[in-house]
Amino acid sequence: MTDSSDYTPPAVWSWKKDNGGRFANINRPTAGATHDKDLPIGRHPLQVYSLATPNGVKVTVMLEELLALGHEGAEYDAWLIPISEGAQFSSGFVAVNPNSKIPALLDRSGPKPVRVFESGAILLYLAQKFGAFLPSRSDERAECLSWLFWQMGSAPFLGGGFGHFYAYAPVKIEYAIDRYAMEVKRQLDVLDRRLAESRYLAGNEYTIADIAVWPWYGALVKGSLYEAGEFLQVHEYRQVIRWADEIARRPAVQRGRMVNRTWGQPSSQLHERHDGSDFDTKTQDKLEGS
Ligand SMILES: N[C@@H](CCC(=O)N[C@@H](CS)C(=O)NCC(=O)O)C(=O)O
Repeated sequence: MTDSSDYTPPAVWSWKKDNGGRFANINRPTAGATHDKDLPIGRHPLQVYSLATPNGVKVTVMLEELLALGHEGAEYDAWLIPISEGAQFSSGFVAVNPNSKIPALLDRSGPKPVRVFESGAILLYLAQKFGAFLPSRSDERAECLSWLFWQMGSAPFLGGGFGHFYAYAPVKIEYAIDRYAMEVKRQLDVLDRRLAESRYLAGNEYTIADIAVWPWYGALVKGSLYEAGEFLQVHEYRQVIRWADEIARRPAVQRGRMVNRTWGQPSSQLHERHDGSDFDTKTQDKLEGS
């Protein structure tokens, strides 16, 4: 690896397979399947293929929220996609998400299965399908969608920018860390100012905007992303902390974040979810103890 200061880009970029980055084993410059493998299909109308990263958690929290509201049609099977082993490059997964990233959803409730990829698109699809967590008044809906799309546009600077260079890159590059730390602090300030004027992002109602933003920025202000709490002085963003704490107390959020989780306390890990009772009987502490 060349030090950032003495690297001159060659005329033509070439792929260095082992660049020392944390995810070098799965990153590649081409799309498409690397191997033939079908995805499993369970008995419920909705099939989720995911992992409990911030992007994955958005979908399982949404589904648990819908079930908590009594929408039985939101019953789902959540299958684990271990991305560090390259499971997102199977032919079955690529058919559901040509972009090879979790989360992906297959809705089998109609005559023809519908695939949905990109977590923001999945949240919007589910909100429209069930008529929930999306305001019906057009001005409130506009505010909700603005914050939803804000998240989709902003989080790559947090994860792919700040998180990558602060925590995962094989070298610490001051310029890159500075650039993204400044942007992430600006984003936190945007949220803090918005949450000083309203309880939730879209107004008084909890919506898909909160469901999308919370797993990233809620985790960041609680110091649980990239161990960067002190570096970014996250305690300054008091309204974001107030909002994050309130959302964390929701039972559906507590369930949703456990689904497809393969790290942390064994009691917080439900590798696959096929039934509401799995939260009581199939977490890793129960499976390991049996
Ligand atoms: N914009 C996408 C991002 C999804 C994404 O980046 N997923 C990551 C995990 S959080 C992934 O599957 N990475 C695997 C890979 O890049 O090969 C979304 O919101 O759904």
